[in-house]
Amino acid sequence: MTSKSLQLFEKAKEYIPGGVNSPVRAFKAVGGQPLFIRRAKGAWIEDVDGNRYIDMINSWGPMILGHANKQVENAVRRAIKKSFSFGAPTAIEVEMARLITEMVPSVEKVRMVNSGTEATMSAIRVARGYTGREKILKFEGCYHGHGDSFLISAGSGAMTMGVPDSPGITKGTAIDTLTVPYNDIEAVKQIVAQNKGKIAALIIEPVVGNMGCVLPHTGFLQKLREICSEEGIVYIFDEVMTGFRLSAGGAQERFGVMPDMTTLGKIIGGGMPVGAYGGKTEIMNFVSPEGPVYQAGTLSGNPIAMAAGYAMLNQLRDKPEIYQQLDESGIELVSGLRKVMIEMGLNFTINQIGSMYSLFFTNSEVIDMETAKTSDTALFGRYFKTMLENRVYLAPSQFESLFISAAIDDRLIRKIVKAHRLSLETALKNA
Ligand code: HOZ
Repeated sequence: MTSKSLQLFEKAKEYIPGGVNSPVRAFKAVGGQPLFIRRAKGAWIEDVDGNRYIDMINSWGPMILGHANKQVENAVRRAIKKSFSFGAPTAIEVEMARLITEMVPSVEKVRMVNSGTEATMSAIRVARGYTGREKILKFEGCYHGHGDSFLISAGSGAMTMGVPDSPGITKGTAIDTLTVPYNDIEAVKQIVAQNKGKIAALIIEPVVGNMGCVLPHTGFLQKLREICSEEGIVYIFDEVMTGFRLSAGGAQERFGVMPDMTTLGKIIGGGMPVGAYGGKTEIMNFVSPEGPVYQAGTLSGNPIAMAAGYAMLNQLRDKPEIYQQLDESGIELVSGLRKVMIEMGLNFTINQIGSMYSLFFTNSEVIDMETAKTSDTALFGRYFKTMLENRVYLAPSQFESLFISAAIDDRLIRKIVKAHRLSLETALKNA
């Protein structure tokens, strides 16, 4: 029963566009009505009607340790007693910056902001200021937040809603954003040659989370590194999803490829509204007041968000075994899901790395936006609904990665695989 969620959604639509504060949450791509959530703990999330689900969204990534982690909660409690915002420097933000530079291999200096969107918008401004160039190069289906420059061939909600190019973006902005297919190195070479000396930055999700989970081909990230170095292009890894998730040092550590700049998001706030961008000192020194590129914010480095993030990152740094556990859980879960689908004779592709994965209903490999779109999204919608009925909460879109938290143990993995079998049986029957 989800009657309270239904009532809230009806009321929400009167006051909030589409009844939600972020489009994917409206369940439009999968049908049905969104669940309104009242609390979550560990691996479980609970809606306002009291239904409990195993959470495979984990706030779109940050709940690596599961919901309401005790150490993060205690840190927030302590911080709250000292007021909520100062708009002035604090000791905790220095510690936080030091910790990020210690953990993320290519980051020498870092600036805190309030979201991943702010981080990517600021990073490209700095790259433009640093290079004196105007164009940016991004990959089709990659999502870097909702900054104007990025809503061209965008993934995530834009792809889910079928509007990868949003109205409201000026022609000038659109002209400055070049796009190529993910994993297509020849297309990158060609567009770079056609725009020689004009591209300030190449920005990429080193593992894509926003057209579903899509992995880079072997050597792809390194080849991009070489092109950027040769052409004087600032190489930016958007690690909003992969940072601190694929390893303590993110995708760059996992793949051993060093970008010039890195953007980070919700994970560094332990779920609180935080983002950050950082990189080589030489580039970051272009940021005001050290340099001429302006970027500011009263809530940047907010003491409560910093306290939460610091407690979260310290645990991730001090317990490397978490990553071993997450990797093992990823492999175990995905092999269970695969086994069921093979037994049922279904066409599918599952992409997985560490604790990120996506299931596509297609017989094609999924390596870019075009191949991601070959997935049977109607079947995904039915599968999503039946998984909910079987108490597993997936992202309400084919084009989002799923995330495994450290709170998911072997018993829960078996539960998810069982739900997967039952859900598929029903979803296929209802075709
Ligand atoms: N586009 C976001 C994840 N890729 C979804 C954000 C949300 O709805 O909270």
